[in-house]
Amino acid sequence: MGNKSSKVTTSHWGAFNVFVENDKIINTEPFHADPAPPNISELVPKAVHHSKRIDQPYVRKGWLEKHSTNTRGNDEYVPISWEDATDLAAKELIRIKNDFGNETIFGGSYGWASAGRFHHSQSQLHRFLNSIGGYVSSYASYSTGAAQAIIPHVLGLNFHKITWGEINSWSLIEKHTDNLIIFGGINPKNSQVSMGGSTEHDVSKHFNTFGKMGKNMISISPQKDDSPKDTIWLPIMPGTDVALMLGIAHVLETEKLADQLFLSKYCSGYELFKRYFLGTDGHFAKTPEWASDETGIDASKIRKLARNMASGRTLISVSWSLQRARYGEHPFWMACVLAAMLGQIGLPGGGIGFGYGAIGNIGKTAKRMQGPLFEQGTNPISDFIPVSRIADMLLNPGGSYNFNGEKRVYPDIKLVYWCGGNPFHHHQDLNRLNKAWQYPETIIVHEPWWTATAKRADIVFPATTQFERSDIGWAKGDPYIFYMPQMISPVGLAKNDYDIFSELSEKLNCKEKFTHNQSSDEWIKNIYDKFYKQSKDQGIKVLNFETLKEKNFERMSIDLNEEDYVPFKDFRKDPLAHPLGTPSGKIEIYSEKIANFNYPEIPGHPTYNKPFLDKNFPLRLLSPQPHDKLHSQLQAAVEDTNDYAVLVMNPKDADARGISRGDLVKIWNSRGCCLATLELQETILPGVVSMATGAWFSPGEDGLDIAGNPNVLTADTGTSDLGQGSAAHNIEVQIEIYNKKC
Ligand SMILES: Nc1nc2c(c(=O)[nH]1)N[C@H]1C(S)=C(S)[C@@H](COP(=O)(O)OP(=O)(O)OC[C@H]3O[C@@H](n4cnc5c(=O)[nH]c(N)nc54)[C@H](O)[C@@H]3O)O[C@H]1N2
Ligand SMILES: Nc1nc2c(c(=O)[nH]1)N[C@H]1C(S)=C(S)[C@@H](COP(=O)(O)OP(=O)(O)OC[C@H]3O[C@@H](n4cnc5c(=O)[nH]c(N)nc54)[C@H](O)[C@@H]3O)O[C@H]1N2
Ligand SMILES: [Mo]
Repeated sequence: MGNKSSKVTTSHWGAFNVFVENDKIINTEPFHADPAPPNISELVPKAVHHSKRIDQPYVRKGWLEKHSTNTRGNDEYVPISWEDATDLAAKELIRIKNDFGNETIFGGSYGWASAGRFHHSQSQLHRFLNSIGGYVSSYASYSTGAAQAIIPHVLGLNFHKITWGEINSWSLIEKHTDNLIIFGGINPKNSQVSMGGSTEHDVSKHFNTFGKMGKNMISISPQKDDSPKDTIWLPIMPGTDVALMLGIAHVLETEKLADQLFLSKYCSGYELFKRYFLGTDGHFAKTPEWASDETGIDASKIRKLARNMASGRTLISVSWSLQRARYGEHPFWMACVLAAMLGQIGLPGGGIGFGYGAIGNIGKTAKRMQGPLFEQGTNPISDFIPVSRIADMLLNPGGSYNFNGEKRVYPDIKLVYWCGGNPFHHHQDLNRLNKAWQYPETIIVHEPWWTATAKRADIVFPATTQFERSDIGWAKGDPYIFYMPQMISPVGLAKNDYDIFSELSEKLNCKEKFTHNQSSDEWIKNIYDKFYKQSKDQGIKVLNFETLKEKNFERMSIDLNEEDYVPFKDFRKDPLAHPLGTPSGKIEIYSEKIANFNYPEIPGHPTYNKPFLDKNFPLRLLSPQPHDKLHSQLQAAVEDTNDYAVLVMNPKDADARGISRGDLVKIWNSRGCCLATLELQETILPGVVSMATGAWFSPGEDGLDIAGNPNVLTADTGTSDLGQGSAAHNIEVQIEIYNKKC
């Protein structure tokens, strides 16, 4: 590598300049065209060269000597050569495959890993496992598990199609929307991040414009800073949004503000549902007064909000966080019902939108295009689990469970392979996962750093970071394409995931199948050439590979303006000619299909399920995404400066407990306890506390997690039998000053 250089790369948090001296990353600087560059890149130089990088392959001592599985997380690691490590892993894969079959290998491997279309860890693992006969996979994401299950029943479309297609763009909102009613915020800190990167971070810019235009923007959230400053904050207790929405529905119906024509022409089941919220089905009426008791919002404000929503063009925006909680299907379903009652679905700037601000690029007006793609091959094993049921699966082999109308059985997993994710950061109830983790015979992990997951593997392969290899960077909805040059040599003895799998595939006699006899550079060029041709066929001009390589990046001409896409326009124009993919072809306010599943928590229509409350743990814990990093990535550098995680609390709750800003506090419930430094803010509702995700789970002997990962407290329940999504938000906890006891 040269002596001093600077090049641009991209990442899940966007593009930035990287400065290298003597084969070391010494500095990063914002990308010139990014109006709001995230600070996350500043962590890169320290993290990449950190002593917590895994310097070479390792094997866990207990596994090597006795094949013991119950000392994971509490064992020594033996350094071994690449040759021996790949030998061990290959032999183990062959043994498990021969003795038990590929249906006992779990390769779901959920996780964000790094940007880059070829060195996408999860795809690499999947292609490799497909080459050896397949694996048990995982379905959906931690981000939107409940949404992915409920939305197709209600709107008849795959949730991703809605997110990336049937959604009003920022420019449509600017031109047409009067009322932007925001549940769970539209958070500029969350929109820093997008799968593959958002290059021009412009959410705040749009809000500045909306604010100047005097749009009515209401953010309904337990935290004020979930939305830009031009929004009006309407604080709500977490988990009670459906009660508020039902209260609004009650006003719309009783004050004759609901669009009955829309409800009868485009929707099915409103009459049945109406009986529920009006109370004519023998239950009580869901009046604003009732909703007020549940949500903490005055009944008069609820009435005002309902009338307000019925006047002018109204867009209901719902953040993904609302469905990442127990019964998370209901707020998404109920938000669709409210939008249907307002009758503006299919009109520009009206209706419903999910995930604005949850990640960047949602709402951007870019021409839809297919990105450069690394083919994973086909998986001969059809078995899967809903992604966040991992601990249930490991704890209950052969056990049955419900999922979206199916009765399924958990496989008996013997080998877990993880590449590019950190379950000991992302999963709920980590102490339970720790127990479940003792069941498989073998666990193999690729990771650049000694994360909590790497520290619980039997064979640990050191992976390069994105700076130690070249790649192509592209993200859905983003107008940029990057050649991501290799910046530095691999750190220590790290190798690229592709090279690790290539070596393993040789030992498993499937090298040709996995590699197609191509080096990573050849793969990258071929993937790009295909993309080049595809784009050309679509009328999109992109640079050829050699020129892109030389120029480092290009802004493609894929912006759309006047022909902006209006979601559900065709359906609105002619619902018979363009029916939705639901059984009725209409928006399903009542779903016969769901009713027939007979799940008590999800009857045939949205209902309010009171959040679980426990008087011993009176505070509600939110665990949102961190503002200063991506999940648990680059955490090695964060730990150098911050000893503890941060917990945000309202001063009233702190006074009641005699604790003050800067105190080291213990947060606990029946599942676990952890530490954090106390931060006091008026911008959080009393009774609610917030602690970002991202710490590297580090339990001491007494079980106290010093690092402060909120997932020692969260519940591993699944959202419901319908979606079985992650239910991370809104958890009961108690807090006191830390006195050295867990
Ligand atoms: N309590 C709570 N928990 C949550 C959430 C919440 O809201 N609350 N949110 C959930 C959500 S939405 C998500 S998406 C998940 C995120 O959870 P994850 O996606 O698992 O989190 P990351 O920290 O991004 O993990 C990626 C890992 O890949 C490693 N990595 C990076 N590049 C490479 C590479 O090239 N090769 C290999 N082998 N490894 C690499 C990183 O070092 C890191 O350890 O967390 C979930 N957990
Ligand atoms: N900087 C940064 N940005 C990120 C990520 C990151 O790691 N770092 N991760 C990305 C990923 S993978 C994802 S999936 C998205 C997640 O995007 P979201 O799911 O939208 O975000 P969260 O941060 O989980 O929660 C946002 C806010 O929702 C509010 N909230 C929680 N529960 C409720 C409720 O019951 N009702 C209401 N009204 N509000 C509630 C909380 O106050 C919380 O701050 O973020 C992405 N963006
Ligand atoms: Mo996510």
